[in-house]
Amino acid sequence: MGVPNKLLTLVFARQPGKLLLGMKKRGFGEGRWNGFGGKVEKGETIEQGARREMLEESCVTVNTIEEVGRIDFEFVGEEQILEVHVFQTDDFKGQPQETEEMQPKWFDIDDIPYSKMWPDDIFWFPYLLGNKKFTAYFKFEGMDKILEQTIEEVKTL
Ligand code: 6OG
Repeated sequence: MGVPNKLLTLVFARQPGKLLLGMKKRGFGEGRWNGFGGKVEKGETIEQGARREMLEESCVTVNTIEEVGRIDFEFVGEEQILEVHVFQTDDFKGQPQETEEMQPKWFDIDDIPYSKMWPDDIFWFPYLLGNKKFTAYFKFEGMDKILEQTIEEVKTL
């Protein structure tokens, strides 16, 4: 038996034709646009963690939230799998604001900045944007190279 997966969240706020991304200012994924999220803490559910991180990183309070995907990331040389739970919401309160961690910006869904995002995103964003639930697996070497991948549409997560 290996180590348990590390649970992480990733939240995307949507408006008609638009998606909220944040430029990560520090830490893992620094310099890349992404959704908002982070580690699930002890004593909270994954969904609670998603709401908390969204508020902490963007100052947006999420009402209804929907889980849309689950992605397992393996990094060569590291034992622990990152298990990322992807959520979306179109039901939130507050203007996104810059925080210590993230600089938020609304993007047109036809103008997603894939070249400045994690390289896996271009493969699963069509599911997110197309309102299809999915599970995926990516094996990375370093931060830029994908060695293996699978993606599958699912009915329930
Ligand atoms: P902190 O370490 O800042 O949380 N994350 C990824 N997101 C994408 N799109 N691709 C990846 O490919 C990712 N690996 C991790 C999960 C890290 C945040 O980054 C996401 C969290 O929202 C490898 O607490």
